[in-house]
Amino acid sequence: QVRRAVCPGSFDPITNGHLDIIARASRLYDEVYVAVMVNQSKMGLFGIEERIELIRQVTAEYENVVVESHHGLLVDFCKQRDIPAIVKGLRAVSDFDYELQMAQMNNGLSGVETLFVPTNPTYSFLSSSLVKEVAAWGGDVSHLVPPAVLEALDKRLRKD
Ligand code: COD
Repeated sequence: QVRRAVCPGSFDPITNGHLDIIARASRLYDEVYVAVMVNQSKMGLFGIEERIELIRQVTAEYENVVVESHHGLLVDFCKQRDIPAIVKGLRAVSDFDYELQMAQMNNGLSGVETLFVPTNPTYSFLSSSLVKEVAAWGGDVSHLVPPAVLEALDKRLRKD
């Protein structure tokens, strides 16, 4: 039986912290889906298609990683693809409350399990929103995101 898992998120944009979790999940499972979840109430810096394209580029070396978007509940994404496990990175205690709520809700809705991977300490302070804020003010984020993302941020924040 094929062992599948999903790494869900907004990925606006993908950071080295996300990438670390995806890479580690790809070593543990046969197939890893990266699900870009569409949140209508949150206008992103990047469109859904742009986020998918960036994730595809930076995960190209992982042959068992598939990138898709989903509009709706994560548990439905899982059901449609027969995915029994959600893999999430845990940064700090501050993540824990909300992640636990979501894990319990998702398990109650469909029986899907959530597995937490402790963040690489190098990225424990890292989030997409901080990357956007620092980059918007001209700060150097080159050690926090893959080169393709750095380029996309430069273009978006300087030219648009
Ligand atoms: N290090 C390690 N992991 C990280 C880091 C880092 N520096 N940064 C982020 N992560 C991991 C975390 O596991 C995080 O959960 C995930 O990456 C995604 O991060 P973001 O910021 O891109 O995405 P979020 O937190 O906005 O994602 C929330 C979801 C989209 C997963 C959630 O809202 C969801 O499932 N929505 C779909 C609708 C739904 O089913 N709702 C009911 C939920 S109970």
